[in-house]
Amino acid sequence: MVDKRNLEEKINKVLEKIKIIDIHTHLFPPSFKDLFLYGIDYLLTYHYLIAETVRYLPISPDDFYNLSLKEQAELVWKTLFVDRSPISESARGIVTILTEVGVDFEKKDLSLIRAYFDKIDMESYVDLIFEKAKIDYVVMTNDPLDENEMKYWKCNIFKDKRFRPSLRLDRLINDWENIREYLKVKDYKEIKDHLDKWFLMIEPLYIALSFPPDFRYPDDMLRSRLLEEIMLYAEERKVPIALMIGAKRSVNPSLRLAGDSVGKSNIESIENLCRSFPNNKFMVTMLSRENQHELCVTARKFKNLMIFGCWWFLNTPSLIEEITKMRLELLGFSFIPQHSDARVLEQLIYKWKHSKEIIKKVLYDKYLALIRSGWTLKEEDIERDITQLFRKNFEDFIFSKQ
Ligand code: RAT
Ligand code: ZN
Repeated sequence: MVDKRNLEEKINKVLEKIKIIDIHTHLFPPSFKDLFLYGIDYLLTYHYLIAETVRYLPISPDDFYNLSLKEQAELVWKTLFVDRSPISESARGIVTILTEVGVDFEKKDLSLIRAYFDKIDMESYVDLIFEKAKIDYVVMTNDPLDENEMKYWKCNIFKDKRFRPSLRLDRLINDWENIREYLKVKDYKEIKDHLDKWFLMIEPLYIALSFPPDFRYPDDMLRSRLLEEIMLYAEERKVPIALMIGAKRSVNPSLRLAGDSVGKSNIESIENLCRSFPNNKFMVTMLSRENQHELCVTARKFKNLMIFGCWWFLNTPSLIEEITKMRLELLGFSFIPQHSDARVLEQLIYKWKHSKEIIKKVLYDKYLALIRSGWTLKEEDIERDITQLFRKNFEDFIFSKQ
């Protein structure tokens, strides 16, 4: 039996051993050569850290990006780790990674850190990082309209169960006029053949789209007509659609990937989708803090809605705590608490370590309150509940024949 004295230890034990399914990342397997990112220079030039670095420096984003990868990394290191304490969430992430992989950074000497990454054994490295982060498999973000990525799919070398595909269709929706020409189709109704081709090649677990805060459904925009086509297709294929809503792209274009921002979106549009398309399954994450409560309430109304993750600017300890608490209070265990959004392999370590630290605390408070209310809790109950959060909800949802 679990009581106040051993509760923390029991939760720790389960969280330590659970094999996580990371349902949204931007990672690729080693066989995707230049797309497979790992090591300190890519870690330091993560766009989250670039945004923070250029704030401190008398350098324009353009001048920053004109530097080589190594020079950019050196500047980030000096600015955030030598001249200041790495206090932000993404900067602390680097510290967590270096500690976990066992690199000595006491001297703050980047060349010594680089020396560690130069020596790694590539054969076993992905397994090592997955083991440290306790990952079973990650879901990639696969863009069929990215020619560089597609060259790897076309040569059909992909057989790596640690990396599962998802079909990301942002470009199709956001850049329709150009894509239409590229695909040589006259009308949006003709995209079905392309969807089929991509689906058969990539075999995605789900189809994903991100939308700006002004996303509305229904409306008379072409974007909605394309979404309807995609929903029909997803229903036929019985795969969920992941909607990632609230990313305001390029508010500062000169910052490139680091120039995107956030805006509050519209919950009625999600209600309309879930109600009007009961045969579709929607995985939804919203980027603004302001949308989190209404999103939770909406999930109570629609079982074809699975909410997931504390996305991007919400992936900070204070917001994970607030959001996870609220989700448990309103939805029990019927949500997916987190995804990593990792772009560089080793980020899996810090993203999950930091998130689990907070989720552990929240679960502890909730279980303790439950025990105090008179409930008898067993270790297997904790294991079952946590498995549901970190694995089962996702697999049940994607494989359900709803
Ligand atoms: O978190 C990020 O790295 C963002 O740049 C985006 O990639 C976002 O997660 C997305 O999937 O659009
Ligand atoms: Zn992402």
